[in-house]
Amino acid sequence: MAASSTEAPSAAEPKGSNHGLRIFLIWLPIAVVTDLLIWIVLGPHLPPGTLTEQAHSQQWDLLVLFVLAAPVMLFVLTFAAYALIVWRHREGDDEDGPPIHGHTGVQATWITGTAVIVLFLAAFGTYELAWPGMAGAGGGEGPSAIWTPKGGTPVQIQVIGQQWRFTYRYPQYGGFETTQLMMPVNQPVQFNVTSLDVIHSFWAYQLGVKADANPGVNNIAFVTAKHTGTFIVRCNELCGLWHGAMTNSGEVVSQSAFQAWATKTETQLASVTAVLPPYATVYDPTVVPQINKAMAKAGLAGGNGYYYPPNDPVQP
Ligand SMILES: [Cu+2]
Repeated sequence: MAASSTEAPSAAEPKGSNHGLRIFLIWLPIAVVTDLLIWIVLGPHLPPGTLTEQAHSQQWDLLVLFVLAAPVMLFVLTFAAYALIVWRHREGDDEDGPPIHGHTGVQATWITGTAVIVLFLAAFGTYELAWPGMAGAGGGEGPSAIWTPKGGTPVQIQVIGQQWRFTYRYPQYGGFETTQLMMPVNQPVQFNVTSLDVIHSFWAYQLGVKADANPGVNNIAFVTAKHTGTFIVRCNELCGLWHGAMTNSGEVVSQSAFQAWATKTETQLASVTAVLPPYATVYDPTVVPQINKAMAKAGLAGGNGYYYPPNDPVQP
């Protein structure tokens, strides 16, 4: 339907002042329905799950970001669709549309909207990071943690990365070292993450923990498991040829099962623990070959470049 340029705007082309309201009224129900769907349907399935308080907190953070971002994206799409339909070029219509430059309403709305979102996210992010009990939300806090968890003395687990595996030492149980990662439920755990060679990263996905493992550095991360279950551990820092194979799994078990496992393993590995370097928050990487030699001498290791119990199938 060709409209001459001298005619009043047709029904499809309301006056300029109505466009904003129309776009808003089209956008609003779509945004509300989408946010409800995200909240109810997607929310419980967002990563990294709810195995720990930290993971649950991260899931909540992601949900908030989704709920905030979806309406913004939908507004852009709604605006684009509206523009394509309503402001498309029509035959005989050679006039340009009204300029948006200098439009006080649009500018004020834009600046206010974006400022509110960005400032809210800055405050929200800081609060979530520092929230008492969240203890830095599962990330490594460096050698002297700013936020420590409530709820009793943490179980200490040292995570040692080296090409290309993770091992775990339990200083409260004689400092034994194992490739098994076991932790108790409903009790704070303090991971002391370090490395013996290059940079690695301890990424225990379902725990919501991702902490750098650097040589000579003790990187502390706290976590409290909410229920029992298994989780995956991967190296998250490119660390050489077998980086992709640097993975194992861990388990959250009941406090009594953990206690039983830890005391049993302490006894089982006593002879190995005796030749390990004394437990420390960091180790001198150059000491590894010496320990290997000592272990080989004691008939404990196969001189395979690792000072852990041999026969681990992970090693290529
Ligand atoms: Cu690695």
